[in-house]
Amino acid sequence: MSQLQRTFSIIKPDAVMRGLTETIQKHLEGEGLRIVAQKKITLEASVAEQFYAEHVDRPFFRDLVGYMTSGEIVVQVLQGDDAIAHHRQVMGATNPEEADPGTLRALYGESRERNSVHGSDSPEAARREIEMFFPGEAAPQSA
Ligand code: IDP
Ligand code: MG
Repeated sequence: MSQLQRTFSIIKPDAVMRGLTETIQKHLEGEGLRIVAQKKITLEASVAEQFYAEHVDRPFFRDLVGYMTSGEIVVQVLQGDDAIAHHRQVMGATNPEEADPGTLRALYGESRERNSVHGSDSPEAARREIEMFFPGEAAPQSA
């Protein structure tokens, strides 16, 4: 049985900079992932560090924070059936070269780092990430 869920999505600086925001939003909506909240923002380094805290010890952490603060991003809440796993499928693998054809990262990603989109990877992550940017919006609402 499928479950109505919300998940958190970012259109990353490389994609916003190339004018891909609407194209990616249409792709998501076409997949049944409804955009129920969105805003365009620029991340402070401290917020990017908190958002990616699980990666603090990885060699790419500094570069990742630099990249994510390098330009505007669009943060959004998506709602749909099994939205968390479905959105990860629609995004494709982290490395665009390994992403399935037709996925957002295969279509638009430039590199393993500059891979155009973010999506929560678990219900716990979805809740934490939505609450960071859209307090009170984590619970799905029908109709
Ligand atoms: P995910 O976004 O597919 O969940 P994670 O492993 O959680 O992938 O990594 C978070 C983000 O960090 C990636 O989306 C990508 O932008 C960046 N990243 C991951 N691995 C590497 C790497 O090996 N080199 C550079 N950047 C990386
Ligand atoms: Mg991840």
